[in-house]
Amino acid sequence: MKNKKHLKTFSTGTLVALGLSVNSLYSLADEATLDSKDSTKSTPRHELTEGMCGSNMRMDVTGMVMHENKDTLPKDCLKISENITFKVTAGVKYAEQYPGTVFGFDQHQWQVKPCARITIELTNEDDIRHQWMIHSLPKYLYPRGMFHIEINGKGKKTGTFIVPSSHFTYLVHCDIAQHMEKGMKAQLKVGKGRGDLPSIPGISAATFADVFSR
Ligand SMILES: [Cu+2]
Repeated sequence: MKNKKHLKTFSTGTLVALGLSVNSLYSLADEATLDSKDSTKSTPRHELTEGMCGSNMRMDVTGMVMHENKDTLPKDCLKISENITFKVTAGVKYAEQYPGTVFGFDQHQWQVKPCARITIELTNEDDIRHQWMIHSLPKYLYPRGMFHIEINGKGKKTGTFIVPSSHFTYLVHCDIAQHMEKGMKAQLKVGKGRGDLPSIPGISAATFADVFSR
């Protein structure tokens, strides 16, 4: 009888301990999953809400704004030098003037001061998906060095980011398959820039030009 009671107590204790262990395992796995998804590690769990996906992303059925930064200065900037807004339009009609292209932006170059806060008001005039995507931003502020706006068909979305102090020419493009190769390639020059990128419609020659024989 004594032994049986002891055995029963032991069993209950073991079950509780096992339960706790399993719970903590799930909890650890949960944290690990969140950490791996959230490369910035700057979004506390309680701030993860529908539509953000843990990576500073505003998303709905019409598109998304990813890695927006309105307030955090790059390390090398003491203050915002200027607040500048660009209205950008994307659509196939902007390709008409550039032979060999299919897609385009209404402008393919923008100029700002170092440490500028830039707001892009992107309008998509087509019934297909387009993006305004910029690369090579500081990775400690922008995961994968990228900020981007995407619109699924006709519509408008707005996003803001801040550039560092370096004089640099940033690649801007639409990352949908073949859209950059067929005209949706542009550049953002900060300060004096660093030359022109190749194959920017209306600005620079293609690295490998197509030949259209008659
Ligand atoms: Cu596109």
